[in-house]
This record gives sequence, C-alpha cells and structure tokens, in this order.
Amino acid sequence: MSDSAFGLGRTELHDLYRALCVTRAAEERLELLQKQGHVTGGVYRCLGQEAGAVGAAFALRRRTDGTGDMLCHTIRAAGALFLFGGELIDYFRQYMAKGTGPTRGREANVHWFDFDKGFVGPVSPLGTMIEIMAGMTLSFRLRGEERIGMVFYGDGASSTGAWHEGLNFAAVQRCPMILMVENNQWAFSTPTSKNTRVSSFTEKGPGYGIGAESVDGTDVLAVFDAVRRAANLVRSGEGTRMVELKYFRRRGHAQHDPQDYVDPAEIRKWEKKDPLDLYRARLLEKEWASEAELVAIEQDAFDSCRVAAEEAIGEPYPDGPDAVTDVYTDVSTPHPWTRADSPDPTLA
Ligand SMILES: Cc1ncc(C[n+]2csc(CCOP(=O)(O)OP(=O)(O)O)c2C)c(N)n1
Ligand SMILES: [Mg+2]
Repeated sequence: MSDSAFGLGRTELHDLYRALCVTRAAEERLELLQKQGHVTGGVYRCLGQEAGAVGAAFALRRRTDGTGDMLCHTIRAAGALFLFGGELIDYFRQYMAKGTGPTRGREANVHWFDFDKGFVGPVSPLGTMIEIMAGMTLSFRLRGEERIGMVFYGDGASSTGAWHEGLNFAAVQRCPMILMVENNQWAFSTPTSKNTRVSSFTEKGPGYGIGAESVDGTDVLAVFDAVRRAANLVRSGEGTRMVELKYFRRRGHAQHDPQDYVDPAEIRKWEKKDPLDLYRARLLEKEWASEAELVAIEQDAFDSCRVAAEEAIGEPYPDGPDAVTDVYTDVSTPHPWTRADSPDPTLA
C-alpha cells in the first residue's frame, strides 16, 4: 500500500473521512429508528464495507445537472449514494416509508434515483442493473459524451444469468462502465465458495475480455486509487472494467438475520480491519488531520444524521389513494382488488 495521498489535498482527504463517518452514523441511526419502531422494512448494514462505496464514488465525476457520471448503488453502498448527493433526510424517509420520501412510501429502502445528481436506484432482481447500466453507458458512448457509469453488485449476484449476460454485452459494446464487485464473502447465508470456484472475481474478467483488479475494500485510499485508474481507462475508450472489493460482511444479511452460520472468530478478525479506524489512524499518523479536526467531522456526521432522522420522523405517511397514483393511467377505473362485485369465476 502506497503512503502517498494519491494527489488528494487535505480538504479532499477530510471529505473522504466525512463520507465514511456519515455512512456509519446514518446506519447506526437507522438501527436506532428500527428499535424505536419507526422503520417499516429491514435494515441492511454495510458495516466494514463503507470504504468500498465511498472510495469508488469519490473517484467519479459528480455533478448535479445531469452531466456527470452515473452510479447504481446497492443496499451496501449507501456511502456512494450520499456522495452523489442523496440527501440524508430522503434516506430516512425511505426507510420509514414516509409520504414525503422520494418513492412516497412505496418502497422502504434504497431504490430511489435522481438522474440530475447521477444516481439510479437498483432494481431488485440481482444482476439486472448491469444490463440497465450497460444500456445507459452505451448511450454515453454513442453520443460521444465523456460520462461513465458504475454499478455495484455483491458476490452472490455475480452468479445470476443477468450478471453474465449484462457483463458480456457491456464488454462487447465497450460500454464505458465499471462493475464493482462487492465481495463480502456472503450472499445471505451462502458463502462465496458455494457461489463460485474462482478465488477472486477478477479471474472472470478475462473470460469477457475485460480488465479487472482486486483491491482491499477496507482501505479507502486504495479503493479510490484503483477506481480512479479504472475510470481513466474506461473514459479513454477502453470500455468496461471490473474492480473487486475484498472485505467481509460483519453483520447479518439484514438486522433480522442473526448470522449464526458465520464463525464469530472470523467476525472478530475483520473488526480489527475496520475501515474508519484504519483511515482515521492513517490521517493522524501522516498528519493529514488533527485529532480536533477528526472529532469535529465525527460530531458533524452524528448531528446531521440525528437532525435529518428527527425531521423525517415528524413527517406524514402517504395517503392511501396515493398508492395507485402513477400506477394506472386511468385512475377513475376501479382497481381489481377494490371492486365491489365478485370476480367472474368463469374467467379463473
Ligand atoms: C435474482 C434474485 N435472486 C434472489 C434475490 C434475493 N436476494 C436479495 S439480496 C440477496 C443476497 C445477495 O448477496 P450478494 O450479492 O453477495 O450481496 P450482499 O447482500 O452480500 O451485499 C438475495 C439472495 C434477488 N433479489 N434477486
Ligand atoms: Mg455478498
């Protein structure tokens, strides 16, 4: 691991730490909200994986006018979403299914988008976002735009048909896109060894004719450096590349999963490689930040999450009828499940 700051100035080095702290604080707040009964669905944490999403998104061109790079996050890549301008309050609104949230309570998770800011929420069937991002980035190439796309996917998702088809299409079409493989060693209760026989997902790259690199996903600067190199190649016309993030899912698939199928010693081992602790120590050791500066960043991350969550708590849930707005073109027609008469049994 290089000791350089990869051309980043003090402010950017602090911004990276801020993004890590915001991700951690947002998820800790979410856990609290869930215990208080405010969260409608599951809470999926990226504990130990924060540096992957943050380092990768930091290496992209972030704009707010629809001209920047495009990112597709996952439940484990909230840090990338925040860096791309996803508002904390919207994140909390989503998880609490508030009517004020981006999906107006229809979805209680990270499936939301903002094309101007450059993030598209994932679609749930694993692997399919590669196909969608391939299409989006193909349009960038055909229009001669300098934009690139990034799509995150877990190790488990990489065994789906859509993953393979999408990646092959992207490779053949030289779509300007980076596929980030979030190899956290588990797909729900399935270990990576039962998903693939390769020891690194980078081994799959040559099969599609694309370049691939593996990086320590707990080291935010190493991730940033690897992704910036990949982005330069992709932007200069090489086409699709893959970057594998190696780390460990330190919590269950979601908070309701006790992960009793994971060896506790393994979790303890990875706790020693906590990405925030590692980067914090490096910032101090290299004198890129003072203790007071770091404490101020941590406090600010904590406060902004608390304030955003408290504001979202006070907001209303959606009105019932809004559930069908934008779903049917003709809302005056009664929907099948609301009609008073019984369905015609002869049509069954
Ligand atoms: C095609 C498909 N199969 C199953 C699921 C249900 N599912 C959602 S997340 C998940 C585990 C994904 O594991 P991985 O890709 O390793 O990502 P991680 O949760 O570890 O970040 C599963 C099986 C789904 N959404 N889509
Ligand atoms: Mg996984």
